[in-house]
Amino acid sequence: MSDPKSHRPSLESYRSEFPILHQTVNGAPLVYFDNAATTQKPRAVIDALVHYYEHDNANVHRGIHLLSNRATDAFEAARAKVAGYLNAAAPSEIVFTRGTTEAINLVANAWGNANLKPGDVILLTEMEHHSNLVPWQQAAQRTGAQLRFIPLTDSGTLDLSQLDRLLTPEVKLLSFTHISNFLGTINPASLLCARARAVGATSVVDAAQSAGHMQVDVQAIGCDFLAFSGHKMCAPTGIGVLYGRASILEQTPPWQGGGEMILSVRYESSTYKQAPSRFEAGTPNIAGAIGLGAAIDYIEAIGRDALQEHDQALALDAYARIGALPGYRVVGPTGDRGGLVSFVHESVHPHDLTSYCDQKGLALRGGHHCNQPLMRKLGFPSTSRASFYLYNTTAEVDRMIEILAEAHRFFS
Ligand code: C6P
Repeated sequence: MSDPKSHRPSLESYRSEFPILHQTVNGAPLVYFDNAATTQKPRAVIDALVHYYEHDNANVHRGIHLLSNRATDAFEAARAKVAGYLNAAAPSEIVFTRGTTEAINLVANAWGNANLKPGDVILLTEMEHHSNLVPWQQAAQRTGAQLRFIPLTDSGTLDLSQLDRLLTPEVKLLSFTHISNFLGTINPASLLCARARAVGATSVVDAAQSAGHMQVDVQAIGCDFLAFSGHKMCAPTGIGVLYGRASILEQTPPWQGGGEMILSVRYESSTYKQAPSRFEAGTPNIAGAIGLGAAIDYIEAIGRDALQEHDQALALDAYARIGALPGYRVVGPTGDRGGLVSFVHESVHPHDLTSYCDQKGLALRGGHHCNQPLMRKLGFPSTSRASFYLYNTTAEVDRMIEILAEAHRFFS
């Protein structure tokens, strides 16, 4: 099927599989453009959760009974699916976490405490989400390491000309976002990881905004760690992933202690399991992992190239048309971008604008998008943001443009 307006493949037929989309909000049909915050869930994922709770629910790795075996098999099958999805070398390189935030905190604590010392440098970029900034600030405070930042060009891409100056031998870790959730910039992940490797630094990729939208191949990227959240790619909230290269995970001590991560416990001390169990203390989010497995099946059936083409086409269309509206300014690079657009109106506060849109059934996000330092640097109090996913349509972008034009007239 193709979109008659743009002649590109349409994913519109998948829309009917998302029950939540078929409702009115404030008397108007829902237009859900807050997908960078969290995506909606297809029937296949909802069914997988219901099936698990109706048939297989039991704790994993510990019961000697059939339900526990079934739950364990489903949980470990989900891990293998994630490994395939990321092209990891083995399922043991996949650690389940609550999300991107917890995955990065795991690295900052477990790897950071063991490897960082005074004089070391943690290199980040100026476009990091707070989840890839605050844990490193805390790690720096604990270990005496220092933070350094790759600056941006005026167009909102990383200023790569600064890498020679910044990537000195003191840099022990480079952590960066694959796609900025504020600017939409897609960063050159494999280039950055190769540059980090060349100075002996460990690399961490925040794939929160890329994992559900494009091919993310950890071996092609060449990263040491990579984090993402299931809920931004059709899976439930509360489940996420830390990929860790086997050779590094094996040398990384555990972060949280508790049941399931131990080999043997005495009153004074304990020994720990191999990765990934060593990093999964306590009962994991079993249903969430199974839901993530179902989400991966769903996305793979559509195809990530088609998904990326679709989301990017909507974002480029929205970027051009919002930028052409009187009173509005769009933010971030003009060319290649992730499936989102941030924008501001010259005289209307983003919160008022976003609330106006909500009154018309259009769900945007308004705020600082957990990018306070960059917002402050660029002089924005906050922005409105439209972010797209597979079930969004050109007709919905048309509707957003109408609403934004109305808002301009209304507030003027
Ligand atoms: N960004 C947004 O509306 P969690 O909350 O752990 O699932 O993901 C955190 C996170 C980390 N990195 C990036 C690049 C992100 O975009 C996010 C989440 C949401 O943009 C909520 S602020």
